[in-house]
Amino acid sequence: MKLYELVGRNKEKGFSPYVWRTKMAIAHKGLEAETIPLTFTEIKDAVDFAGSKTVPVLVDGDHKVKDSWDIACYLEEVYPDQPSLFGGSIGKGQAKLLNFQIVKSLLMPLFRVLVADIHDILDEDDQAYFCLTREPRIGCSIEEARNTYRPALELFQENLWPYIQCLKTQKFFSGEAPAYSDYILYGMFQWSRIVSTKNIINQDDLLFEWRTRMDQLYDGLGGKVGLIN
Ligand SMILES: N[C@@H](CCC(=O)N[C@@H](CS)C(=O)NCC(=O)O)C(=O)O
Repeated sequence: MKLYELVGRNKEKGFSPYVWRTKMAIAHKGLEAETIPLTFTEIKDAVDFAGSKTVPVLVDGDHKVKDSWDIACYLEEVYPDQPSLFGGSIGKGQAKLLNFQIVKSLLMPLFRVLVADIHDILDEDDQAYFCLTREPRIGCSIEEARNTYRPALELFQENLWPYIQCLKTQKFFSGEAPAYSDYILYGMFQWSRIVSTKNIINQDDLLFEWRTRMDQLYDGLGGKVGLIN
């Protein structure tokens, strides 16, 4: 199996939230993938073979699968005897809802918080590409975003409310054991921790404890990723 992922100057530390979901899903299924690191400006040509413009892209034998959600569905379908990512069709439907639910409430404000940090870990070519493509999305320059992230961080933290409530009575978002919904959220926190030194979760928060549990899964797959230098 090969997994195409996004990196900055440090080729060892993939930081895409979507790729992280996929890495965790592959490990959940007891599978292993060789990762192919790509910078932003390499992605388009490198994954064109799969009809994609983004990572993750998974290659499994003759199968080429793009989009993190489609990859999760592919893994679930092709490896039914391995631990389930969704726990059946109801769970799959609910994970799909979460997949969309966090886009505007969490991923977009967090992107605004992290945008300058992401810029800083990219190589020069990617920095130019990133400014060109991302400044229109945030409606200001990366430099302006660097010092004006606090309202977005407050919004992000307010919008964490339902997730914190949920963890009061269950250990994982999927229930007693982690599954794809946990990986969707964990990918987002990995993104933040890899690109930035900003603390987006309070240490005394249930989310912090949940992330620590997630860090330990699969021989510490997620937890061993430190900060990019
Ligand atoms: N819906 C896609 C989104 C993937 C995505 O946006 N990937 C970003 C990296 S985080 C990417 O490859 N961007 C390429 C670019 O901006 O040129 C998925 O879930 O896989």
